[in-house]
Amino acid sequence: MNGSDNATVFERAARGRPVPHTPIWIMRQAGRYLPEYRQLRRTVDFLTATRIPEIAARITLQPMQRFDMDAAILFSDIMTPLDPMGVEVEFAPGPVLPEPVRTSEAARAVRELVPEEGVPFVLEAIRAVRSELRPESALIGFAGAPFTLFCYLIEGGGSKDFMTARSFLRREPEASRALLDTLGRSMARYLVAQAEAGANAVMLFDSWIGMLGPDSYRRFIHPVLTRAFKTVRGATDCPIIYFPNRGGPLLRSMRGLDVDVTAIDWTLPLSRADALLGGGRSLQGNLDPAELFGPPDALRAAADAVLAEAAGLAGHIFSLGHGIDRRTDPDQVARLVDHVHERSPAGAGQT
Ligand code: 1CP
Repeated sequence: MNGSDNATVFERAARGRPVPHTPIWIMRQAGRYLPEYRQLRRTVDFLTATRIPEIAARITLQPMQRFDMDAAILFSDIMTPLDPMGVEVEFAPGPVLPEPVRTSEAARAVRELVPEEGVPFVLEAIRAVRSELRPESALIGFAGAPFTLFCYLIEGGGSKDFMTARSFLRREPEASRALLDTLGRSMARYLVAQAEAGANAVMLFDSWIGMLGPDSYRRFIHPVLTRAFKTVRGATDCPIIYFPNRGGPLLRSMRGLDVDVTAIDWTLPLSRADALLGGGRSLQGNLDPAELFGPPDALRAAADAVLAEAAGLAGHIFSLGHGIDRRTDPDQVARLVDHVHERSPAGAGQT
């Protein structure tokens, strides 16, 4: 669906158009906090689950069957497209690279992704989900942002501070730029391919961008993101969502990025994020995932506080400020979704 009136509530909110209620989805909504996910994972490992379209589609739909979410997010991982780019990735359960990229030569050897050849199973999973999803639910396709993928590629796995990756950026600036550029072009193509396969919106996850200062962001990352979003914008009408996790201090530098929605973590109020970004566009977020561990009344009050912060925005998609914790009680998620739907019609910009 597109900008016309049969667009989903999610797409309309992304574009800052009037909506009957604030749409909601939860970052990492298909995953280990759901008993039905854990049950299915007893029979199939994570990598296989992401590579068999029928299984990926089934997991994607699990939270849609249990809750009244406005959007599904494809069950996959930001590391999934790296294998066809020449980088082997294992999961334990987070990503681990047997051979991290540690030299200029290795950085330049990473190949550009051709989505139809490298990850046909992802595009197949999108088609399968879209054919089963209710027309009023959106499907979000996604990719890892260049810097976040760069962090895992160089570091070889998760890290407290990604010092190996951040030092490589300074020791090998030209090779780093070449790698970031390959990643930017590849992920732009990947998002476009997902939109063409039927995703209604595309999201770029920049989980580790908050580790860069504004100067490094402007020098190394802003040009790469600008080019990537330009490619996506030129090739599809899908709303574009960018999630600069812990990126509060960078938001002012991100004003010029051509995205429809910026997803905000819980460390700053939405109105403050909006002011830093210059206003006029939609935001997504930003309940602290820890609020789901409080008593139901406190959870509802915390959701109300997010909705109140969002009242002056051009558009708002309710979500968590980061992924849901695997110890979360699914009943709390149901309470949150229902509450946001009941409470939200009065918000500004929503008639
Ligand atoms: O054992 C398991 O079940 C594997 C756990 C798991 C799951 C459920 C991983 C490994 N990835 C995923 C799915 C996933 N990952 C989704 C789709 C489902 C959904 O959102 O509902 C998405 C969007 C991601 C994206 C992802 N993977 C990000 C970006 C978002 C974020 O949380 O910051 C990142 C950083 C990853 C890397 C990753 N993959 C898996 C783990 C445990 C991690 C984090 C590793 C780390 O801490 O560095």
